Amino acid sequence: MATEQTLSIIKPDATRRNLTGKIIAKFEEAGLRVVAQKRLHMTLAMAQAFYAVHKDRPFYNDLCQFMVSGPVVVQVLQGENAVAKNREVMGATNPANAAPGTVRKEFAESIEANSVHGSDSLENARNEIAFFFSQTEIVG
Ligand code: IDP
Ligand code: MG
Repeated sequence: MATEQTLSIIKPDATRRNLTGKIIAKFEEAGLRVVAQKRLHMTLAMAQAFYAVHKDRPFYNDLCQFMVSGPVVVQVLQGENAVAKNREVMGATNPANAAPGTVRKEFAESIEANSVHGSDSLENARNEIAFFFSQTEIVG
């Protein structure tokens, strides 16, 4: 295993309910380290570009509207096997299928408002990190 970096987003349903600390604690308890972080309100254009991979899916427009419905916290998580580790801590996309103890099982409101985003591959992690952060903002 190698040290990796991955992109994590705490979504508007979680910032609205003041859950950022509880969610970050789960990542830290799993051995992941926050090496970059900022809170922002994404524009619709940003959300559409970030989720462009899903542009043909039926949920795309709703998803983009949801992502701009409130502030998000975007962060780079670093650690051994960070891409897969983050996905493990997040739990399944649909909270109904998420394992006990995962962020989505404990906090998600629905399959859409599911509290967190996490990169699904090392290559996507690199691209998604670059979408939000410059190298000087990432401090390991
Ligand atoms: P992931 O976030 O677990 O990687 P993706 O399939 O990449 O899941 O979907 C991106 C996001 O789109 C999900 O996190 C969720 O917010 C939303 N989404 C996925 N599937 C559905 C759906 O069937 N209905 C509504 N929203 C969905
Ligand atoms: Mg995904």
